[in-house]
Amino acid sequence: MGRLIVVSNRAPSIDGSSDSGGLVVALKDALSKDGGLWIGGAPEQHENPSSELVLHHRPDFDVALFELEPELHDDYYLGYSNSVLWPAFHGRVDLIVVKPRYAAAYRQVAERLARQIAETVRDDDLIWVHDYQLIPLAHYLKALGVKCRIGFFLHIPLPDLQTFMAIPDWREMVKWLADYNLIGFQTRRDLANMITIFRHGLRGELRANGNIGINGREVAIGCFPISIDVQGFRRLAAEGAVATEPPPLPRLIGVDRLDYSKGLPQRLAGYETFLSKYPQFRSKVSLLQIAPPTRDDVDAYKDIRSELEHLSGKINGDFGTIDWTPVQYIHRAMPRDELAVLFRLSRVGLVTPLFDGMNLVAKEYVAAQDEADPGVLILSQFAGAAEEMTAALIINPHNPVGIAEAIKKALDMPLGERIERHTTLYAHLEGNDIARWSAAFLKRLRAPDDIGPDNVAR
Ligand code: ADQ
Repeated sequence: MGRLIVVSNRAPSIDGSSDSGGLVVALKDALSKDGGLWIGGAPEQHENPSSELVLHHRPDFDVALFELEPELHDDYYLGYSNSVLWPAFHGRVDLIVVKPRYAAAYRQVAERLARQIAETVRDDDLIWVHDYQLIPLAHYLKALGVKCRIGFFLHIPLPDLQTFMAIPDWREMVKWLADYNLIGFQTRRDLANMITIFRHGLRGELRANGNIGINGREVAIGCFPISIDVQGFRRLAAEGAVATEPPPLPRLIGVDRLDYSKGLPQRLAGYETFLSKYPQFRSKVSLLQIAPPTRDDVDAYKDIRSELEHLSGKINGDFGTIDWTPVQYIHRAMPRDELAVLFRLSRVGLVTPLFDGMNLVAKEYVAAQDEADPGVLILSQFAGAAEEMTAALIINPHNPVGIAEAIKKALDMPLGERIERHTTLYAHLEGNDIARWSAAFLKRLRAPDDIGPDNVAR
């Protein structure tokens, strides 16, 4: 069997120092088996980038970095990826910023990367491309005569057809997607949108085996909900909590990248409604919101940051007392072990995105709980995670009263019901962890094109 080659916008560290969590944990085993290679963007830009991949050997697998000039990187990453595709895919077409040089950079990066990959790839290798930054890669690889099977996984949601059509080059985007052998999504919702977009954009036909027929060939599509290292995260939380004082008041916790898709203002509005409607809880709970800024060179991210500072300041000003601060707001990333303990020692986990591919925080919060005295997860109906985590309190983030009622219900919930909900959520997570996710995707990618998803045992 050939090698597994993973391609993503950002490469893992070349010394393994920041492997904890996420994709690296998911793919390490598969990569170390067959002399695997991870190709990803270099952490820094270069005025005179190398025209070849820069190879590093780790003990477990090789990492090859692709280097970009700073302007090209900004137009491709901050520009097309995060000012066109991210807002469009998250249903925020009002935030799309269209500039011709962004689209050109997006193609140029994929084309250049394809050339560099084509130099090293062999026909029996398996290529797994990750996420919206690199959608055209299979198209350019195939144009260069690369014959191996190429799979793609979309980590973010796929919007409905009308929203997708707001992308100026949407028809090309559909063609680029159709060049993969397998396209994986987080949810059935995304899968259904893909079928509609293929039908409309390329006259694709849904086959009886679940694949899409386009111009005489089949594109496999499937739903592969991503997960976490459930037991590892649980252990981290349980071990760390032993030496940690519980908070003085029952705590609500929110942990997110500071992003307009995460529903942070809506969360604060829900908390404010809760404090207004149920004054008996004032001075009796606190909300800890951890949200490190990301992509802060993009205007929409500056706006969300100041909006949140304003809202949390307002709640603290309106409700706070000398002894009580209703909202504690921290703008920093936290080490994973500290985060795990904070989750475990919080009575309520608040996950309220307006649209989210999956949302791993929801899964981490559940995995971190003490099964004898678990906290309650409040989860947006628009997070991909809501398809699986139906035993959470599911809310509509656009309705502050609904969030307020869910907070009240969570805080009042008897131990028996908390345990029951937690047991259901945890059992599902344990049977569907990150190792299972990557194994299922790779198994499907290795299977012949004409085998439908129902014939590939998960
Ligand atoms: P993200 O949008 O980044 O991921 P999410 O799935 O919630 O969203 O993952 C965030 C990760 O970052 C979690 O592991 C979380 O613990 C960590 N994190 C967040 N804030 C942190 C902080 N302050 N300090 C430390 N760590 C922090 C994209 C998609 C998601 C999809 C994932 C994986 O947008 O929908 O679930 O990819 O496919």
